Amino acid sequence: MSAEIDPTKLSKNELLKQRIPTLAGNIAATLADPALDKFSEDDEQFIKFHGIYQQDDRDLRKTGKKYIVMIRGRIPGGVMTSNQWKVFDDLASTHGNNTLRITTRQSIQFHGVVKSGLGSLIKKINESLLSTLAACGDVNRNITVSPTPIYTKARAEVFADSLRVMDALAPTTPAYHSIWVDNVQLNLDDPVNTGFVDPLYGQTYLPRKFKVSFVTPPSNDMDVFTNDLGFIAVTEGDRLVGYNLAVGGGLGRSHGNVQTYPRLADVLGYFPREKLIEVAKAVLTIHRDFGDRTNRKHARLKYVVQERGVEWVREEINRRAGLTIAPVVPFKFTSTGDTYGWNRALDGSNFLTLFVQTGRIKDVEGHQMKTALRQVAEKFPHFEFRLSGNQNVIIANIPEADRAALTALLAANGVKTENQASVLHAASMACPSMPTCGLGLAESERALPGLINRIEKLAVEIGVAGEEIIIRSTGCPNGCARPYMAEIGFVGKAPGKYQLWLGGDVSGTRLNQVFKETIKEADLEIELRPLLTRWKAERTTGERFGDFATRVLLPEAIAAAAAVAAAKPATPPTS
Ligand code: SRM
Ligand code: SF4
Repeated sequence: MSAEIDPTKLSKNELLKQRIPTLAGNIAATLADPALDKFSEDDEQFIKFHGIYQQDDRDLRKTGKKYIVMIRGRIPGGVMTSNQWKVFDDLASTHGNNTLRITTRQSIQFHGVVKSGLGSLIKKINESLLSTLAACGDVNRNITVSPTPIYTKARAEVFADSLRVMDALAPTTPAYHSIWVDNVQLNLDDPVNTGFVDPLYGQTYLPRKFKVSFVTPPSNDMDVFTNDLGFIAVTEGDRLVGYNLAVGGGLGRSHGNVQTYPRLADVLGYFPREKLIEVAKAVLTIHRDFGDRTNRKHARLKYVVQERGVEWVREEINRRAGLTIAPVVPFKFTSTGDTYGWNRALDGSNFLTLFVQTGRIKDVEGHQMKTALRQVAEKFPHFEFRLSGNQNVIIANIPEADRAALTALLAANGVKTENQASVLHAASMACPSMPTCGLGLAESERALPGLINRIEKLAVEIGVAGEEIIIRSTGCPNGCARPYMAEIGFVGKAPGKYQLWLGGDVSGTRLNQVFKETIKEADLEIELRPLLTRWKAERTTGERFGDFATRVLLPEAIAAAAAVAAAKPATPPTS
């Protein structure tokens, strides 16, 4: 059973997928033509499935458009060997803008790559045994799972399950290999293309992106409720027995369009581990069959869940997966952040979590993060690099004997292992926005560190210095750095202007709300001083800013807005 669709109403992307179900587009032909500096409009959509976005450097727009591409890796569980790190580091230097961008979904993005370097970059990623296929596009994306090395057996099992689901939900198009490994343009009239049907996705894939995450309570380090599909591990003793199933999360919205909104996933109940793949496929195919293929702003699974209702979704999953979802097994989350510094894994090895400001690995005067990590990968081939969903990096598999040498190497490059950042910086995230993201309305990655420095000064003035507040910013309402889960969220509206969202919680279980439609960056202190001052004066013992905002500031703001609306004279009826 699937939703009836009027074919005349299908979105343009649906028609493209119908026409070229292998997703080959004319990508290989364009790559082979040195006269072309960019992909066609249609191919812009196809390259996404291959992990690539066509962009232009927005800093250079006034002097002429320079086309570049962003490439996102498919890095299962965010785990890389030292050798893979070296490959990525080399490629960032030789083909990109000499930075590596750790993403909020445990991947790495290259920015600033020009078309002529794209083919060799992706070939080298594949030679390193990683990929870019399905890092973007209307398919299941990089599945996120706790990046910390295994410190319980259950977590090892959860990690293994995440890889199984990633495999089970991977698209099977032959075009990826053909373009990026063999450099061959598929003949689009050939039945290899026209007759291609992916066993899971069919010919038209999903109506929109699909995101999956695994977490093990009490840590919600992957913000599980913001995913289309979330698996919350249920353990007995130190073994994994099954999962609480969360369905229908997503954050994307558009300014001024109330039909779009952030939504947290509903927890439907428990199912045993043996049914994992069936459940994952059931949820994905519900999106495939019922997602809105006429309007991409309304196409995520969250709208299916919201509009058809949780009971309908539960029944559909039960039927498709051949099970009966049991009542929720109680669980509790206590944090979403990473634990910085040194820790120990189950096998006795050490791991070290390093703070990466806004996820950007680069060299700056006095803080040579990129060089440091490169040297680590060269000197310690047995180490692992693990990317966190909070845009940080974990160096893992560190024998006790290597600890001192590693610490010295990092210190020589200005990278600390203890007290790496102030509490506010350490708990912050920002999306890239300018100059690469075509959708950015305001600065984000380049602005947030400065905004936090100013908030820190304010915190000293008010007497709340050293208190953690989760602060996230994005350059537009799409929500890439999950600002709607933050205690303070800055959501870009226009250059130098942000919507102010308040009220997320420390465990990632509550959406925040708009507190003020627009604030000017220049007025940051004027806007935040009264709020932080009231928090200091009126908070209950230990109450966090997000909880205070939810208890006091937001209800007051909502009541004030309602009073203003009620005081307005009613619009006279038009005759
Ligand atoms: Fe995102 C689009 C960057 C995580 C919601 N996202 C984009 C694009 C590709 C812009 C575009 O379509 O042209 C951005 C590329 C900017 C650049 O220059 O690099 C972009 N998104 C990112 C990353 C790099 C942000 C980061 O700070 O790390 C993250 C890459 C994750 C990855 O490795 O796969 C990233 N994006 C997210 C998240 C957070 C998450 O998944 O945990 C969200 C909110 C959750 C969700 O999906 O609802 C998110 N990105 C979006 C949306 C809104 C989707 C929607 O349902 O409306 C868009 C716009 C779109 O798809 O049309 C978008
Ligand atoms: Fe771009 Fe908006 Fe995502 Fe930021 S939130 S990366 S501006 S799409």
